[in-house]
Amino acid sequence: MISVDPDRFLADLHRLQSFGAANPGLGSGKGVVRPAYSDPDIAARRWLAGRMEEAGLAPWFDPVGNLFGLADAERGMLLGSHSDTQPEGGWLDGALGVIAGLEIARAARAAGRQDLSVVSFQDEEGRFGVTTGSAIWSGQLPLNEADSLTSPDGESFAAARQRMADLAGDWIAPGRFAGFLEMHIEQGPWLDRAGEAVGVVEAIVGIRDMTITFKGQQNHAGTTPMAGRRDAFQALAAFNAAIAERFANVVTPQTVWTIGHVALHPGAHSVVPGRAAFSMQWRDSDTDRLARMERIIRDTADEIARARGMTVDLGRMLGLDPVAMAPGIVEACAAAAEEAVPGRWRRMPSGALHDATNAARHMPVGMLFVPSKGGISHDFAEDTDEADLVRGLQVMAAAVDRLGPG
Ligand code: HGY
Ligand code: MN
Ligand code: MN
Ligand code: MN
Repeated sequence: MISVDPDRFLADLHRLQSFGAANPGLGSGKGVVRPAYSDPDIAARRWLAGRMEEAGLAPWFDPVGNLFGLADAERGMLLGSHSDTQPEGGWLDGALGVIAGLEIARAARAAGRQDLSVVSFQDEEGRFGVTTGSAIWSGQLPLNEADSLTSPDGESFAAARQRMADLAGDWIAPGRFAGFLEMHIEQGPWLDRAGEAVGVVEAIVGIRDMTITFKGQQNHAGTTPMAGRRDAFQALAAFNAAIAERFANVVTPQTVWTIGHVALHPGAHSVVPGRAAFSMQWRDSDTDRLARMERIIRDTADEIARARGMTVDLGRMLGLDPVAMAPGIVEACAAAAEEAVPGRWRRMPSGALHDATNAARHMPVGMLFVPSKGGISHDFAEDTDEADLVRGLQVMAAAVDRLGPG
C-alpha cells in the first residue's frame, strides 16, 4: 500500500509555486511566470532535482533540460508532467503532476517499492513548439529541427537550451519505462460544474500549429488612401473571418482554433503595417478533420493574399495526432476513482495537450484530472481546492498500487 503524505505534497506544491510567483494581487494570487529556460524555471528544476535526491531517486537532466528522478529498478513506471508555465501561468498546470509523481514515488519507496521514476519535462507549454521537451525525448521531434525553432520573443531553441548546458547529461531511453501516468488539472469546466472530483482521461485530442505571415506594403497611415492599401493587418482580419465561415461545415462543437499571438510590423499607430505574423492553432480528436481544416487554412491564406496583391508565408506545421490512453491504466484509474469517490468521477477526453501524448509512442499511458475552479487555466486565476488536489493524489496512488510494479 502506498501511503502518501498530503501535507508534504502540498508543501512541495507551494514551494514550487514560489519559483516565478507572480503575486498579481488578483484572484487567488497564486499566478506563476516560469516559462521554459527562464531563470525561475531553471532554479525550480534545480530545487526539484534536490527533492528527488532526498527522496532516494537519482536526478538526471537530459540534453534539453528534461529532469528525471530515476528509480533503482531496471524497469518501472514513470510519473510526472512539466514544471514550465505559460507566460502568465497558473500554479498547478504541470506542477501538480510533477509533485504528485514525486510524492507517490517517495511514499512508495518508504513502503519498499523502488520501481517508480519521476519526470518534469521541459517546455511543455510550447515556447518553441508543442510539448517540445517530451516531443524530442520521444523522437517525435528531431533535435536538429527543434534547435532552429524560435520563440515569439525571437530566441532560438538552441540558444535557450544552452542555458542548461552545465546540467545536461545523456538521453534517458524511453524504453526503460513500463508506462507513464500523469495527473493534471482539467483546465476546463466539466468536473467543476458537475461537482465531480476526478476525471479519468480516455483520449487526448490532436493539434496542429503554425505561424502565418502576410506581407503587404508598409506605408504612412495619414497619406495612403484606403483604396489600394496593402495592409497586412487587414489581410489577417479578413482571413480570420473567412476561415470561421469555411470551417462551419467541417467542425464539431468540440473542435477549437485559436490565433493566440500576433505581431504587426513595425507596430506603430501611424504606420500601415507591412507585415502581420500570427500563430494559427487548431485541435480536434479526428486526424481527417485536422487535415481538412489545414486545407482550408492554406487555401484561404493564398486567396486573401492574392486578392490583395500581397504574399503569404506558411511556416512549418507542428502537430501531434490524437492518442488513446491504455485500457489497463484507464481501468486501474477508474477502479481507484470509484472506490475513493463513488459516482463522483467521469471518463472524459482531454482538449488540452499533455506530455502523455509523446510518451504514448513508447509505452502505455494514462491521465487523471482534478477540477479546475471556474474552468480557468493558462491564467493567474487558475486554482483547485486543496481537498481536490489531495483526493486526486490519493486516487493516483491507489491506481499505481493496482497497476503494481513493472
Ligand atoms: O496547450 C496545451 O494544451 C498545453 O497546456 N500546453
Ligand atoms: Mn500542462
Ligand atoms: Mn498548459
Ligand atoms: Mn512623418
